[in-house]
Amino acid sequence: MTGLGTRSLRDEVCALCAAALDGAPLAERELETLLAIDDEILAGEVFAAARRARAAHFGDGVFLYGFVYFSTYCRNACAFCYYRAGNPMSPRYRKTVEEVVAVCEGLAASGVDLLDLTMGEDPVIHGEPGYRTLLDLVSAVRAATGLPVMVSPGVLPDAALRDLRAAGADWYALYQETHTPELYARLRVGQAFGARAAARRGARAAGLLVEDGMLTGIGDTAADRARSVAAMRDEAWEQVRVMTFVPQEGTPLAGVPPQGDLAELLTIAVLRLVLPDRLIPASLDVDGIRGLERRLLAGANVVTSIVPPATGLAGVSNAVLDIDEGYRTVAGVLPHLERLGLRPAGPAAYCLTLERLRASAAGRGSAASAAAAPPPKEAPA
Ligand code: SAM
Ligand code: MD0
Ligand code: SF4
Repeated sequence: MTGLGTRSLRDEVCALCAAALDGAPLAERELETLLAIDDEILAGEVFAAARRARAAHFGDGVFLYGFVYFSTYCRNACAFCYYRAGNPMSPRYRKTVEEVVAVCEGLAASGVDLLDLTMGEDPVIHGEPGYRTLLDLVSAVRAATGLPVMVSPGVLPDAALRDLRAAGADWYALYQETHTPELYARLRVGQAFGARAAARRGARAAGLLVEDGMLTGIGDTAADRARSVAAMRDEAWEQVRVMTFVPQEGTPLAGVPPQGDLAELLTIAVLRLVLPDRLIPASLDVDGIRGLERRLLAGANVVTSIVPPATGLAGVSNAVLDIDEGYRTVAGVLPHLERLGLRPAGPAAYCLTLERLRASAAGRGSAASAAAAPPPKEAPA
């Protein structure tokens, strides 16, 4: 590219960031321009704009999520996933309700704002009439900790989503991975694209807050990423994420060369620009603690995948990275927030944020209302 070309791309990028900060809705083609940047310096302009957008809505506060991968059994065969059915390399376990509650109490005491209860599409749990174990798990964790709960169980029928809300779940996380159907078919092999999207809408209708998400470094182009960002903006999901694909042993994509993180960081920043008041994770699951500051500098405002050491619990895309070293803990995260002039916003601010997000979802067809929601949570005495 000529010097003139570089300057004009810089001008265009700066103009797009300024327009986004002014609240102008960027066209998908404009999102693609930002997402295709391949130069760290120019990317820095987008990160700086994203930090301004974050500061305007969240100040210097960051939320912290505890992660409990309580069953690693799965009936699906996602091409990217270590825990896909039939991978003999992947560690399999299913924790009891008592074990999960004990881990959650520890996480709560350590200072997390939310507990994310995640599982593979465990055939035993999905085969149970009425999803009794899952519902019991949610109520038990809520009762023991008083903290908001996210559930990441895979695709569920609408009735089960309503039961989850009634059991006290706040959030349903279900990532499309890509909003390009052809790429989706290669990633979530044998799983209907429309059914996955419909489950998120069912969750919103049931009064749950919803997280959608995408992968990068998995055969996606900037146009695919722009389509995903636009799709998540159109639905205005309450939390949106992107993670770089980490190749996994024993899976069809094991040999894909690992990618750098620039596409993920740019996507975090662009998500922040188009959905400035939403929650956007910096996951410790992609590059461990060393990747945290870069993700926060790109505009993320939630640290996810905080996992207690020495409990035998796994991460999703990095089964063990930094876990037993204790770096993926609240204490491990705090020095990094401090270095960036950020701080843990804390549970009271988190509850206010959830109230604001519920009000916004209610305007978009959610059943969430004071009457439909369970009584406010109280920490146990
Ligand atoms: N089984 C449920 C499901 O798939 O919806 C819950 C688990 S879900 C939270 C696991 C998510 O982690 C996937 O949706 C994907 O976005 C991400 N993930 C899985 N394997 C990954 C990998 N190898 N690299 C990066 N992200 C990965
Ligand atoms: C994370 N490993 O936050 C977790 C997971 C599931 N809701 C979240 C992908 O990175
Ligand atoms: Fe199963 Fe979820 Fe992994 Fe897919 S991403 S194989 S559904 S655990």
